[in-house]
Amino acid sequence: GHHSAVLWFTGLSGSGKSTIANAVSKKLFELGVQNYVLDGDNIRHGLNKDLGFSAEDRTENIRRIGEVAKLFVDSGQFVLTAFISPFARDRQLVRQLLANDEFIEIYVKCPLEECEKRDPKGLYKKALNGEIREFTGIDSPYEEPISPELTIETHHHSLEQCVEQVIAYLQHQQFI
Ligand code: GGZ
Repeated sequence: GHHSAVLWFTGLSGSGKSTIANAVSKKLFELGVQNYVLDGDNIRHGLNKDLGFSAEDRTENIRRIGEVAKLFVDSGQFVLTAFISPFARDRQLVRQLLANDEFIEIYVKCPLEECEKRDPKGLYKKALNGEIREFTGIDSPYEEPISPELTIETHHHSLEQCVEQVIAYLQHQQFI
């Protein structure tokens, strides 16, 4: 048997959170580990569709996601979350909802300039033009994690290497 946990990916838009979370999820399934990914597609379009991107709404977004993540852990499943979660205090509150080692904070670190260059949805361009307001990294803050369990530098590593870093951590900590 194994001990379930939350893999909490945090980082800028375009840093690679969803890509890594989905690839780790697939790998965990191959290893026979039940898990589920929470991301903008299944949360911001559903449970949290009443929320926008003001500081207040982001805090409420993260609070609800934390509560849902806790339910998954209670049910014995791993949950992987892929949200910017820009505020250190909000991440800390989620950590406190969970037992000691059940919150694994993973900083998906990538320079802002690189995220702007990737700009997969053209959102940075819009934010820089002023078409979108309160965009993280442009005119809304991102508070870097101070002591995350893991830091993944997507600018320097392949997707495969990023996934391996997470899996190795889980094995080393004897989660799987
Ligand atoms: C940041 C925004 C914004 C603003 C829309 N700021 O790259 P994406 O598109 O797919 O991911 C971003 C996503 C961020 O939602 P989160 O729920 O992760 O944010 S938070 O944790 O801060 O609540 C981006 C898109 O939504 N998006 N407007 N103003 N990202």
